[in-house]
Amino acid sequence: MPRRVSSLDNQDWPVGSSARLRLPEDVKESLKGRRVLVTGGSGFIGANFLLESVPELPETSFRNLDALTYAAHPDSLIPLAALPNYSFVRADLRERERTQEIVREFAPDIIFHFAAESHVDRSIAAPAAFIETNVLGTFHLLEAARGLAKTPVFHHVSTDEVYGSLGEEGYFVETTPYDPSSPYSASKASSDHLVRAYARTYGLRTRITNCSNNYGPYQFPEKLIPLMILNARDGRELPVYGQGTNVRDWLFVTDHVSALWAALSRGRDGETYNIGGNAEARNIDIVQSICDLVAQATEQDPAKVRSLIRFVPDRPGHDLRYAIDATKIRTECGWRPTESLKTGLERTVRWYLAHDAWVKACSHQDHKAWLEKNYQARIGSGASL
Ligand code: NAD
Ligand code: TDX
Repeated sequence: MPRRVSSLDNQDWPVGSSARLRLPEDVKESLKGRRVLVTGGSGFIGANFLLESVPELPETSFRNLDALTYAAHPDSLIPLAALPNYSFVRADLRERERTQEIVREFAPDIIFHFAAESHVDRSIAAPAAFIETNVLGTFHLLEAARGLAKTPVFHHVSTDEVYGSLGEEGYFVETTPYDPSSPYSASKASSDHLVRAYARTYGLRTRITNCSNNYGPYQFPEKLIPLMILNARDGRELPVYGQGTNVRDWLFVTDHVSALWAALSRGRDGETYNIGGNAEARNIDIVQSICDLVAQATEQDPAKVRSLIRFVPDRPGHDLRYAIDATKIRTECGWRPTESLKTGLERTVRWYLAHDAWVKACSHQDHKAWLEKNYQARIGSGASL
């Protein structure tokens, strides 16, 4: 893997606009003939990663390992089915031997590890799966990776939530102490520690990236932004936790994809890189913007759509604010985000309104049961799809 430290004045990332991933030529060259294992590629970020990367790198082989949990949406990847450099294997990382077998057979040069249980509210309601997949599953994958004759670069896709909550000032940097608040973030923190330990103890070549909140196409509609878009479209209540004053630092998902390639190809072994959009917003402001965008697109009265907002009992242990200082990935890897929160939200609203078949396929029994369980107590009615 080529390594070059670029300065702020020497930004080479991304190439072109955010509409499509375009990797620098030297990176494409270095990836020719390589084999890339992607775990969790049928989920939100993994699917965006594959949809952007597989066509961009026709001489690189990608294999998607995914258990296809409730959060997966295999149809998202239909455009890749005919491409010779893409393959899929259904497997559960909780199964150690099966994981080992697949890794040994594919013998990847690079592993992008996205697979995880990812929804904070579900982790509060039922934490066991989070420990099993995020901690044990990561352990199984690490063991499989270090068992290979030629050890791969292990890129662990993690979250800013491992750092806990910020007050009104300051930013998360790579050296911020870990202080997770939810079973989800604690399980991700544990997995980060394991990856770091494998780098130090076994010399595994690793990257850890801790990214802020993503949004964009293909996000399962249990997360804030797609849930609000669809409820606003359908005239259902919009449940905002607490007073809606919690702040998240939003990043359009394809900017995360380009950041992952930047950290992999320009970053250094054993290092951690924070990724963020420098786009902080309070939840209530996001929800109001969504109301206005949906109202405009569906020719509804904006005031009527906004009147659907309900302040509901807060999430336990709800982190007040996340905000990323992305200086390290910017200066070392030459990456910066390209989508603003305004244009990214517009694109996202348009995408959800135009992809009803995709949305309907998410409305399975597991999802309906979750909406019922999470929102019944909060607003007295299931905010169902
Ligand atoms: P997601 O829930 O949409 O998708 C997760 C995928 O992992 C699904 O396809 C699921 O089937 C698969 N999976 C779950 N358990 C598995 C198992 N035991 N074995 C194999 N596959 C399994 O998640 P996402 O939002 O795409 O997040 C991807 C990664 O990025 C996660 O590791 C998450 O912690 C991290 N992350 C997410 C965000 C965000 O805002 N969504 C931000 C920062 C980091
Ligand atoms: O109905 C809701 N009402 C509400 O006010 C939901 C679902 C969420 N919220 C709030 C809680 C958060 O402050 O909106 C904010 C965003 O919530 P989520 O979409 O659940 O995301 P978050 O908890 O911030 O975690 C997300 O970003 C970091 C991803 O789910 C994680 O996987 C990622 O690591």
